[in-house]
Amino acid sequence: MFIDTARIKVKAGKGGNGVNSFYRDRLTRVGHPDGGDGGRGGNVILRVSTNVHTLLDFQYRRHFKAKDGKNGSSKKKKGADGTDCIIKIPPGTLIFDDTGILLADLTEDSEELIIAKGGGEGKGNRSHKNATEGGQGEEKSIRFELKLIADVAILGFPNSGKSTLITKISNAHPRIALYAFTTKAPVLGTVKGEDYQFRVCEVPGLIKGAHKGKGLGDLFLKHIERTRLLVHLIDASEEIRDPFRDYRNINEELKLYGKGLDKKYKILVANKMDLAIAKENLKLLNKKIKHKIFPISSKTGEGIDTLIEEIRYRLGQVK
Ligand SMILES: Nc1nc2c(ncn2[C@@H]2O[C@H](COP(=O)(O)OP(=O)(O)OP(=O)(O)O)[C@@H](O)[C@H]2O)c(=O)[nH]1
Ligand SMILES: [Mg+2]
Repeated sequence: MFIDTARIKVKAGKGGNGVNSFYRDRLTRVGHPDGGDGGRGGNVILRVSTNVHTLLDFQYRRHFKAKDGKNGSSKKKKGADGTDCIIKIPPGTLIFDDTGILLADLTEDSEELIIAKGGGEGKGNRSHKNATEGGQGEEKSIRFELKLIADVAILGFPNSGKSTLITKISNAHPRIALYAFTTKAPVLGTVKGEDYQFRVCEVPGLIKGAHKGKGLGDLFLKHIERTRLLVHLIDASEEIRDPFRDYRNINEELKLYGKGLDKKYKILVANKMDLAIAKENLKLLNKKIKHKIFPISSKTGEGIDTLIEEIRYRLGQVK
């Protein structure tokens, strides 16, 4: 299951109390203060991990609490600090507070944010006249929203061959089948060559009316927002629907979604060129669309090297 929003509650640890204590032995009449400080409360920390891909875990666990600091003790002994609570999140997670204000946008592996600060330590009477109590830890409700980070989004009508293409060029292996809506969640993959690398994302479920919730709706279009480039796959073998109309419908959906998706650079690709009908359709497409169209077959691999070359060129990886 692919989950891309979550709400959780976090609570940092309370600081340990300082203590009042007086050192006495047989020879000391007036004991001198030796109460130790408490330990600080543990922080709740968000940490990006590239091993985490969805927010699914937060469906099952919504409360996170760091440990309290221990109280100080006599003989100037300081209490132990509370252990931090570390929450792993996928790269590309936006963090909002409960009023909807964006607190952070964490993208890099191992990037961290202290989301709730532990309470300060209480002071013992060895340093203060009277021992003080430890501070309270911060407590917050936060919301996560995941926007995948990929360089290139692969989109197109259901069944156009997006999964076949991503399987051919990257390390991702989504299910491939001859019916629509086989892929129900975005699929991320890395394309690696000898001296280059980029990330691709299959965006599923886009059809006419997606912005009104048709098909899988525009649920996954937000994952395109951060990509630098779109690869628009047209099923050139389509006989019942007109491939040109498919192409226009997808463009229309991008426009209706807004947020500049329709302004992103698009590489147009006619897929399934190994089929005879595709050749006929490509001629018609070339007449109707001014933009260059890259013919490929995800099945046989024809045209794929040229496509990768073009993607790299548009990403600025080759001059
Ligand atoms: N002949 C031929 N068939 C292809 C080609 N690419 C994909 N197909 C077939 O088209 C069908 C759909 O392929 P998928 O890769 O699952 O298409 P998709 O766009 O990911 O589909 P959804 O996830 O349902 O949106 C499968 O039966 C594939 O085998 C191609 O280049 N040539
Ligand atoms: Mg698919």
